[in-house]
Amino acid sequence: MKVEERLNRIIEEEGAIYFVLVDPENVNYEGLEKIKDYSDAILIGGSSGICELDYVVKEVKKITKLPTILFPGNVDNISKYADAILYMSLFNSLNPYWIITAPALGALKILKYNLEPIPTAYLCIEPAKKTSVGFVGDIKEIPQNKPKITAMYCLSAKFFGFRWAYLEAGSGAEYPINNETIKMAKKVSGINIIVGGGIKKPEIAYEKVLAGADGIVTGTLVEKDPKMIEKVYDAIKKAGREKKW
Ligand code: 1GP
Repeated sequence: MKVEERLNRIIEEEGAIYFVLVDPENVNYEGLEKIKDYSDAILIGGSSGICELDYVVKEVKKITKLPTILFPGNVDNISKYADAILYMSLFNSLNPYWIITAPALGALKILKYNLEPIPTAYLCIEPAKKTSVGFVGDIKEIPQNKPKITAMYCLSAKFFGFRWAYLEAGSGAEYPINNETIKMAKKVSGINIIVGGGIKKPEIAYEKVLAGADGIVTGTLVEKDPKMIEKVYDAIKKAGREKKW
């Protein structure tokens, strides 16, 4: 089964997906042991790309059979050992490089490596500007008190044929994306909505799923407090059973 098909099935049967993000620069391999039973897929990537990506993907694959999905920070963040790749356009960048040049430069390599591309509109929302992705991605930050702007970008993504939008507050963000933004993005676009950045507690993950998130990403948590992974997983699945979408 294709990775995207598998993810869609999880959304259908369990209401929401839990993605654990592994930043190849800061891998907590002991913490990763937990992910075997308490996540649905592993995202691998980061903004700066200084790492032995192939090595990290192979190590993750030794630990788990869950799908490995690249979350590339740039064109050199592509490994043939992964199963799939979030094929992303940073929709609200001011720099065309991140909107289309980087995705185009990576396309032939993705084809050659037979990686499954998952078409994803990547949107950097307040407070992302204060995090690495905001700096690297030259973003035109979307304010959280204007949920309609995020919804508009998600609808545009849908019209372009994207099946996923990733609402990013930035790794280690001071606060996550608010529920109103998630709710309107899902309602207006109907595409799969991934939410990440600054999610540090199970109850926060829970409310984001109830608001309409189809997928939750946590990265910093697995590095700093891997014991929480199980609790976040349970909260996501509980909300997934309860949500009305
Ligand atoms: C970053 O959305 C991810 O790209 C995860 O963020 O590290 O804050 O969990 P955190």
